[in-house]
Amino acid sequence: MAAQDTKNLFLSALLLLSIAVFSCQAALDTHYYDQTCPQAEYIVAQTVRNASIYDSKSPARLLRMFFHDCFIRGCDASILLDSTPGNKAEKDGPPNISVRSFYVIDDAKTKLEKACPHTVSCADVIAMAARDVVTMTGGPYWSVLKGRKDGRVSKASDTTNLPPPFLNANQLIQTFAKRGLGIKDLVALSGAHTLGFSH
Ligand code: HEM
Ligand SMILES: *[C@@H]1O[C@H](CO)[C@@H](O)[C@H](O)[C@H]1NC(C)=O
Ligand SMILES: CC(=O)N[C@H]1CO[C@H](CO)[C@@H](O)[C@@H]1O
Repeated sequence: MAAQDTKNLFLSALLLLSIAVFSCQAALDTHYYDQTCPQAEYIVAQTVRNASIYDSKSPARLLRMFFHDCFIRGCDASILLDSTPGNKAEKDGPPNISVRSFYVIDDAKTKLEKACPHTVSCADVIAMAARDVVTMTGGPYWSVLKGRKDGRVSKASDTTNLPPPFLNANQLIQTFAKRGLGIKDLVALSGAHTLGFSH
């Protein structure tokens, strides 16, 4: 398969991951913040780019964060929520190893709150950051659909729904099918492992 086809396949699968399957809101829109926070994309891109200079592991971690967020309760930033005395959050579930660099999202959100308070959702920040690291590391660019709402529920026990590393091909296909993702999506999204580290 030509490199361009592979890129396009990855691109369309990542789009699917972020919209068709998980979104339960009405209309996501690439222009969602055009009036309310026109500098949103720029602020996120600058923060992600700057972080990668100081922390070369951050791009891979941010891309993986998007997957782990989206696979559990949709792309709702529930992966960012901290545990509380009564609740162990997704962050502290067993598969969280190497999902770090949360500070990059926090930094971007802090800057966004100064520029346009209470406007840009953390879920959209993660989606933009994932796109930015793919583009920044030589992958394709795509316009991120925005307008996701942030979730309030985050349970460590839900992370058992992430595919563990020992699944065989049929089991992986089933795991993805449960989220409306096909074999092409599975293969293309697995291309995310072009980046990063495995223990
Ligand atoms: C198909 C099912 C998948 C399985 C079983 C899987 C499993 C894993 C495992 C075991 C690691 C290594 C973790 C470690 O040792 O720290 C890893 C890393 C990673 N995964 Fe996946 N993954 C899957 C799908 C995805 C998807 C869909 C994406 C994003 C679109 C993704 C992005 C990443 C990235 C970027 C890393 C490197 C993280 C880093 O360097 O910090 N993975 N994955
Ligand atoms: C760039 O990243 C470094 C390391 O995280 C941080 O100390 C610095 O404040 C960042 N600069 C900007 C302009 O965001
Ligand atoms: C970085 C992080 O949140 N690590 C946590 C992952 O989950 C384990 C429990 O499964 C915690 O002990 C870690 O602190």
